Amino acid sequence: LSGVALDLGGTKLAAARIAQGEVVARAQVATRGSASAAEQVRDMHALARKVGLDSSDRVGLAVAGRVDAGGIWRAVNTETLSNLDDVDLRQLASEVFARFVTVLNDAQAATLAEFHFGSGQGSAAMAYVTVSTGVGGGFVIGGVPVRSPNGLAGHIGFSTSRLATRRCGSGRMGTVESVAAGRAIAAEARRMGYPVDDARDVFDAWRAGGEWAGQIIDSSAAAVAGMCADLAAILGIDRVVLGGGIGLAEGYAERIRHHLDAEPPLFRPQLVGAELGQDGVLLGALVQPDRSES
Ligand code: ADP
Ligand code: BMX
Repeated sequence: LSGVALDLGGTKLAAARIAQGEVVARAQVATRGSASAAEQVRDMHALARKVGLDSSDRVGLAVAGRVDAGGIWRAVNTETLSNLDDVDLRQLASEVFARFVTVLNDAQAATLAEFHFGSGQGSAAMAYVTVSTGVGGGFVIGGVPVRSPNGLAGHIGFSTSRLATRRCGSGRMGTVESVAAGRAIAAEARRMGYPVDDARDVFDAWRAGGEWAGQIIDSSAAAVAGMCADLAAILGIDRVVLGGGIGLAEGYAERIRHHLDAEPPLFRPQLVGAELGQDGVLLGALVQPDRSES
């Protein structure tokens, strides 16, 4: 597994040079949420050059948003990436990088990487769940990654939670993302009158003993636990690999486990941390099968 990988999330854009499955150079900038697709790809290209992009490198992009079978890229939550204009990402990126570029959803990429090299190895029915700017995911059932022609399969953050009362940027009411995601955690803190920049500040307040912060984080974890139980019911998922800036934050998985314990055993998948951490998306961007899919 070698080449240059890009990970465009709702908060950060990361690039890595990967050699034989190891990250050997990396660079990161903040995501420009209101940039057009063409501007996003230009930002990715500029960052790729910072990790020494060479004309012989394979390049893989993993992006938030859905990428359909034809390579068209659209936001599902249009508050996170607000200006994507239904472009053919595969074609656009291949032009800008002057080579064939593979493209897929960020959570799908991490799903593949965790299944092949990380915490998903050997699982008969695994889900990857990222709790980050949004809530996303992917599945591998019987060794086969689950995909849909419209690129929406795996977008579990847009399933509903009994804890949620608001609409998220997908237009749906009461989604898991609207209560559990980083953006939702920060928004709830602001509504309660705490001037936070992002979810990280809420975690800091929780660790410093802020009960209000603990409540917000607990609602997030409870919504994710309910979603894990739903995945057990819908797809027979027996292992959930948890990633993302929030998913990997200290103490968060414990809160999910606490809520999962209230579910009947049949609906309690094993919950494990993503072994590849934040590198899963980058590694997965290069795992993607190949151009035969295009
Ligand atoms: P992206 O969504 O761009 O892929 P991340 O996976 O880092 O990026 O998720 C970003 C979200 O995670 C933000 O809401 C940020 O506040 C939060 N976050 C990042 N690191 C931490 C941390 N150590 N503790 C708590 N929250 C974190
Ligand atoms: C949202 C959705 C997914 C994405 C997931 C995690 C958009 C823009 N994003 O559910 O496509 O995989 O967030 O993304 O529609 P991240 O930004 O939190 O890493």
